[in-house]
Amino acid sequence: TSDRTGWWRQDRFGMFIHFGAYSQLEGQYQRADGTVCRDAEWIKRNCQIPMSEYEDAAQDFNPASFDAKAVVKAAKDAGQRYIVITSKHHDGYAMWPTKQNTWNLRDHSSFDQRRDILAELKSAADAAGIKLGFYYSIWDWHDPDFADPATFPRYEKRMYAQLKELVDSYHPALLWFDGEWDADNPTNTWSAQDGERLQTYLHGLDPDLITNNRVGKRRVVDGDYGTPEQEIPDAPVAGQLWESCMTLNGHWGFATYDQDWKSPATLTRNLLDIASRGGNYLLNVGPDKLGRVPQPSVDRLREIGSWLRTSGQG
Ligand code: FUL
Repeated sequence: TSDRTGWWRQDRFGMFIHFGAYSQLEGQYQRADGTVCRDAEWIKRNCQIPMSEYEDAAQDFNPASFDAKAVVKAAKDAGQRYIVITSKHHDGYAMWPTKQNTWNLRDHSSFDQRRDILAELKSAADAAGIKLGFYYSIWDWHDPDFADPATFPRYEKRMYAQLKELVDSYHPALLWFDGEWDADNPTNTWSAQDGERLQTYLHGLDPDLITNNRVGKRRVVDGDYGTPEQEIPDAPVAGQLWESCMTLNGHWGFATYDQDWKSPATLTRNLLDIASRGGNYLLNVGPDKLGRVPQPSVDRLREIGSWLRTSGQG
């Protein structure tokens, strides 16, 4: 445990945001034969959407109602003290104007080209005293150089360049990596050494950057903390920091059909349970295609916050 994790260990409770080109589909894909396939941020792969069709959908993506101040307010009302937003999920679509390709919200969308939602979120978060971090998927379904070990170094070079863009432009407090696993992904050659090299590189850019263990191979020595997903570990590894990430309904990305919201009591109990075991809680919202946080999410966040305040823990 180094000093750089001090704020994170104290903050305890954060907001995860899954928002990307997949949000445009809002959980539903209708095939040419009329049948419907449902999924959220995995919809491209799990519904086998041809890349050209997925690109067409992204071309229509116009999250004009994204309101960084409202997002930060929702986090603040809940008692959340940091925010982690997907800068790039497995579909490879960058949510900032990256210079490494045109598969991004500035160059491949119907969104106002003057806007930059990561910059908007950064200034709203700074104004509210909230830390901002970025989720970044190492796994990339769009970049043709990812899947072939012979060309992977070219992909890796662009990935390093993208991460430098993120660090230099937005000064994130934390990077939340993902997509390093091998199951489902036989072409993945990401190794523990690749993870170590990446961490060294990142700490050269900013020694204070916190990273999760998915930067490497999820070993205790990888990154700064463990990342149990949709669960509260019975027996956390002694000496390892950890953060349970969880959804408010059943999906990370927006899905119209998923109205299976957890109760405020369950959510608050999870927070207490996690905090009492020394963990952090990263609770997710998935904005819709216009960029609006679903009202049932906002309501639940507010209820958690009001419970914290009346019990004197806020
Ligand atoms: C997983 C991803 O595959 C999900 O889409 C989501 O981002 C979750 C937090 O991590 O591994």
